[in-house]
Amino acid sequence: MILRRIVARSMSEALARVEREVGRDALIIDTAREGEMTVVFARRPEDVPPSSVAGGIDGSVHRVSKRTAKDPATALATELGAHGVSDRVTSAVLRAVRGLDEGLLQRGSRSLPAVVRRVLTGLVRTVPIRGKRVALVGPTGVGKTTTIAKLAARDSLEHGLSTAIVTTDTYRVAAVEQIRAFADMMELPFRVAFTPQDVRRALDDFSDHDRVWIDTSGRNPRDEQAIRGIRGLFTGLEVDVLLCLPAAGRRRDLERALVTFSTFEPSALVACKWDETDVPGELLSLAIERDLAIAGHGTGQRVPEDWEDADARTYARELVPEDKNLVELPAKVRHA
Ligand SMILES: Nc1nc2c(ncn2[C@@H]2O[C@H](COP(=O)(O)OP(=O)(O)OP(=O)(O)O)[C@@H](O)[C@H]2O)c(=O)[nH]1
Ligand SMILES: [Mg+2]
Repeated sequence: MILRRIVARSMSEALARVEREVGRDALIIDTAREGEMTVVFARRPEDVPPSSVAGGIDGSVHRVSKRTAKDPATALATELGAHGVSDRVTSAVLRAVRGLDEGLLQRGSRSLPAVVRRVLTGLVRTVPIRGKRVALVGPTGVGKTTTIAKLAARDSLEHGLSTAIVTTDTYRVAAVEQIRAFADMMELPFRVAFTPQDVRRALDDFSDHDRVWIDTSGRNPRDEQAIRGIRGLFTGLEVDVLLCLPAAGRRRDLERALVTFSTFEPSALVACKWDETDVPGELLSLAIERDLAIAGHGTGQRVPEDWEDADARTYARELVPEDKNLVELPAKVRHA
């Protein structure tokens, strides 16, 4: 078998190179990360002789005497599509499944959903929240302030970190009061910053704190000027930025938000209002295609309970639920 190892800066670059260098029908055998780089192993389909008896990923061997009534590849693509997964990611998944087990999509197997989840788990990149000064940015009303309340509470109560909060959201009068009330309740130091100088001063004053959370005002992703204004508040400061996007977001709107908020060079995404949708696949697909890491997701309105750190297996399960039977097994499947 001739296996090509392709190292690229992102999954999308790797997939484009697989198509270009190995061929449009290339099979992805495995994906891995090496530091900042994405590694994809791929081969031509003809480089392995097709076998009529294929070993299942679960270790069992199936001899299929009749073709499946429902084509498992179509069923899988339909299932992923129903959860908002893009065509690009779906075809990467199909290739990867074929690469792992040539016959799986033809003969069908109960192990197929598990294999697909495993592939998806490898495609989604997750990161822990690390920064000392972390700002949340994003469109209006996605849940930035609530997320800061959840995470600041968790830092302080669960992790025992000295935590402070700065808000730069002076755009809406009620916004300051919303987060001030929370900071007071938690007895966390709190500062309102109107100008870049205010932000710098607040961060200097809180420099001995383990973490400072910085809230920003939500802006329409179409309003590039307003977003540049928020960006200006952090000029020259070392701030880790998390971009909050709605888990239920539509591809076009999410893409636009990614473009306008890219000026902040966010280190990761936060998937907000995860609990409000069955179709988080558009956001997850975009994250996979652009090689953006996910830091976590909001699971409801309760502070601080409704937060989960990013977990690729959770995301994969959301796209292909555990109880999902993707195949109608043929009438006669003999287990050898
Ligand atoms: N269902 C659900 N609702 C959430 C979640 N996070 C926040 N919300 C709700 O979303 C609404 C807006 O939340 P905020 O935290 O004020 O959103 P924001 O992004 O700070 O809004 P702006 O500052 O106005 O841009 C509130 O009603 C929150 O309770 C979540 O994870 N799930
Ligand atoms: Mg807010």
